[in-house]
Amino acid sequence: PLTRGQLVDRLRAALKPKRFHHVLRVEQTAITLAKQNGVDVEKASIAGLCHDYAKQRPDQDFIDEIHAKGLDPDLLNYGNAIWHGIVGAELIKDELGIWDEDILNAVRHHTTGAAKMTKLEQVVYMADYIEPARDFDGVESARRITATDLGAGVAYQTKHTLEYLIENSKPVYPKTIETYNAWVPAYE
Ligand code: DGI
Ligand code: FE
Ligand code: FE
Ligand code: FE
Repeated sequence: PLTRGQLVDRLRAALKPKRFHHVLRVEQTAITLAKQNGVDVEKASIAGLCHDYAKQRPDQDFIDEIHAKGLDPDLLNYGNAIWHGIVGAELIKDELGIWDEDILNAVRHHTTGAAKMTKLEQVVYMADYIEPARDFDGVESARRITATDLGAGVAYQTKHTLEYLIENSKPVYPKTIETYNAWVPAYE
């Protein structure tokens, strides 16, 4: 397996500097949340580093991978925002040799969430949302809520992301709705 240093080198090569520095911040935030929530810190580190590995790949790489792995053809109706996690996990397996399904699921679900998420998946989903350079209306609330209750943070992000998608007439991936139904009414 790759060492952390080798993984960092692979991320530096795969990403533009701004995105590379984002993944380093997500790693550190994920480590903090992992310690607070009894989650495996090494898995949080690897998943945090890898979560956006495929973010800057051309669309054709994802389309090829959807066909090669027989992934849900409905994915073809979406774009990079949905592909880089769900399909990106397959590229991470192929190219970085990371086979740990806990880590791969955290990458798969980091954008849309999922109805059922392990604590590791919740940690990566939230770390991506609240890493220190994130700056949007409500990020301070998101940080405070997540520090108190990881699941409440998941609910907060899910609700606000769905509001944003609807407000901007973006297509909503069905899993995003499943995440909303599983997490948001339960916390209100
Ligand atoms: O990759 P990052 O920018 O660090 O963050 P991300 O992977 O969490 O989110 C990428 C974008 O995807 C973000 O603007 C929100 C958007 N998104 C989340 N759920 C959906 C979605 N976009 C569409 N079209 N549909 C969704 O269901
Ligand atoms: Fe992402
Ligand atoms: Fe995110
Ligand atoms: Fe990210």
